[in-house]
Amino acid sequence: MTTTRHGRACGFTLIELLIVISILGVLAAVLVPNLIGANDAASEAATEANMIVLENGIKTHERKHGFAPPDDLKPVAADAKAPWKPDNGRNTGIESLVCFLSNSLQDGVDLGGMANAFTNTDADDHGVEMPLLKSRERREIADGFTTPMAYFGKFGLGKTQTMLLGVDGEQAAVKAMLRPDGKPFGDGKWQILSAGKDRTFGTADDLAWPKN
Ligand SMILES: [Ca+2]
Ligand SMILES: [Ca+2]
Ligand SMILES: [Ca+2]
Repeated sequence: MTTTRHGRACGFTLIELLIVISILGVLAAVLVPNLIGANDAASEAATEANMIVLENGIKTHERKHGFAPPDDLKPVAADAKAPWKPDNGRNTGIESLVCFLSNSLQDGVDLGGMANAFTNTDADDHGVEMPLLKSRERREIADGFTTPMAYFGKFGLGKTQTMLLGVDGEQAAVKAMLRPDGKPFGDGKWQILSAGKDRTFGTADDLAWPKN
């Protein structure tokens, strides 16, 4: 009896300690991937939320102007001149979407609620201030994984765009994502595309909007 009490007073034996350590190891092996998975799901949900805000913006623009924003930063009427600079050829689609939604105080769509998703990986500017953004920066909108999303307008759904994936990241040639029938998602309208959790365009985890 005395020996037992004495043994307990010393705390854990080596065997008990090893058992505890191995249980913690098993718990970590089970929980850590689950936590990472939950993070990815939250980032995908954030991506879709941004896409829905942009879709509503595109629809508002269509109602007010009769067309969805183009993806080339060029004015729509043949004789109209854009008040902003031509682009550097990178991130142009999504920049064009942000520009057309933000260039009018009266008819624009305020994207201020997405401020935490603004990026400018190619560090360019319009040369004039975008009234609704109060900035000259030629911004992109990032997905939930912080990669700028791509936007393809009606006439650009078959074209390749060049994207700069991060501030000092690699450059990628990006095409609209295709449905099983070989037509692009958003066929005849427009498409917003996220590179997904692997931050690489053209892989299976990419997310396209609309979903049909
Ligand atoms: Ca650009
Ligand atoms: Ca930019
Ligand atoms: Ca991907």
